[in-house]
Amino acid sequence: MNNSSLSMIFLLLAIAGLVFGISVVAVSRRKARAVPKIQRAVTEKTPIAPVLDTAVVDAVVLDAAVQIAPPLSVRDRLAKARSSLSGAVGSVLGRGDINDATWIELEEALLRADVGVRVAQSLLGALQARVKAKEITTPTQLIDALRNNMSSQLIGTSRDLNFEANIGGPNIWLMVGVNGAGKTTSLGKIAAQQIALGRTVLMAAGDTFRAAAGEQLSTWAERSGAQIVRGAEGGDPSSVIFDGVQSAHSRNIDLVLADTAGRLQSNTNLMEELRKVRRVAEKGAGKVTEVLLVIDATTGQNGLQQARQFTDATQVTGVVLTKLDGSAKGGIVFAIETELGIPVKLVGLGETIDDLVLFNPTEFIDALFE
Ligand SMILES: Nc1nc2c(ncn2[C@@H]2O[C@H](COP(=O)(O)OP(=O)(O)OP(=O)(O)O)[C@@H](O)[C@H]2O)c(=O)[nH]1
Ligand SMILES: [Mg+2]
Repeated sequence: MNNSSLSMIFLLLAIAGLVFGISVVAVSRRKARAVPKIQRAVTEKTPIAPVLDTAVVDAVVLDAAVQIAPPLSVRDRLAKARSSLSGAVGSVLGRGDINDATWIELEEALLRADVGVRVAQSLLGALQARVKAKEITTPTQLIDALRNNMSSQLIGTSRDLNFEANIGGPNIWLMVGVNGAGKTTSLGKIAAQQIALGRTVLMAAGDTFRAAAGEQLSTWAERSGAQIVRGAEGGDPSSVIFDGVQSAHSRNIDLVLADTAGRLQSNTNLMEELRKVRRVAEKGAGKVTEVLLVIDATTGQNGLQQARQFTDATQVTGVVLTKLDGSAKGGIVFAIETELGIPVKLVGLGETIDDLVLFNPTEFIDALFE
């Protein structure tokens, strides 16, 4: 091998080494560039964790919201009743002055709310006189005056449930009303409330007309923790209630809640039967301190006719107005109080045990107008 061949080999080796060196550098550069890419990819993906966490948190918050959502307010549950009045109020307020259309609109709204023709006329008559005398000149003053007049018809009436202490026997509260009005349900709810107040309660299943009535009452007795006395189906309602009072007296129970039927066999007069129930209930040691007439708000003015019959027969002391949650006829409260002269003491706003509340006129009027 001569010198020139040797230098050729060295040259080739040097070129090969150079090419190898360049490719190693290129590869490692590419690798070096690739690393931040992967890291970026990872960094780009990292927000997924917080996103997932937020979703979990959202789910937890939602779940908690479902669980601890406050019960619907009285105002919410009176949404239907409010719908009959609030539209007209808005439209009256929207006008620049008080004119014929104002009166027509208000009258229609009051009748739709079922306050009854007499109450509507007396409310509007008084307002018309004040407008004529220029005491009221703007729609806002007119609506304020209507609201005040409606409030003053309800405020000031005593709505306490009568309970007398030291009468030598149990207080007796009778539930009366047409079938389906909500007597048994309301009785169950009242039992729960009275027991929560610390009173002992016995239910007397005076509705012997319907086979299922006693069962329904037993379920409420279990739910509320009350005692119960039941009679045979088709038996004499008065004697079941009498037995209930005796039993309560012997066990020192404070309060007998007596259920009655809303209808009887066609050959029996319900009002006669209820008169007898009331008479017989007081034959023992107890005293009837409340007769609660249960009226279904959705029946409106029709319910009023039936109410009169019950009032005549049993000396009703208070009204339980049920199903106000599903009725646009909230105005019936005014008709009941002015036409029958009986205070609405409790209102039913749903089917569960807590859905019977003491009637609060201020809250009621606020709900109707706002
Ligand atoms: N939405 C709503 N439903 C109610 C209310 N009160 C009662 N109800 C329902 O009205 C229905 C009739 O109620 P009951 O208590 O059985 O009526 P009742 O007057 O005892 O009927 P009879 O025993 O047949 O005379 C039931 O489905 C109750 O759940 C209320 O305030 N709101
Ligand atoms: Mg019943």
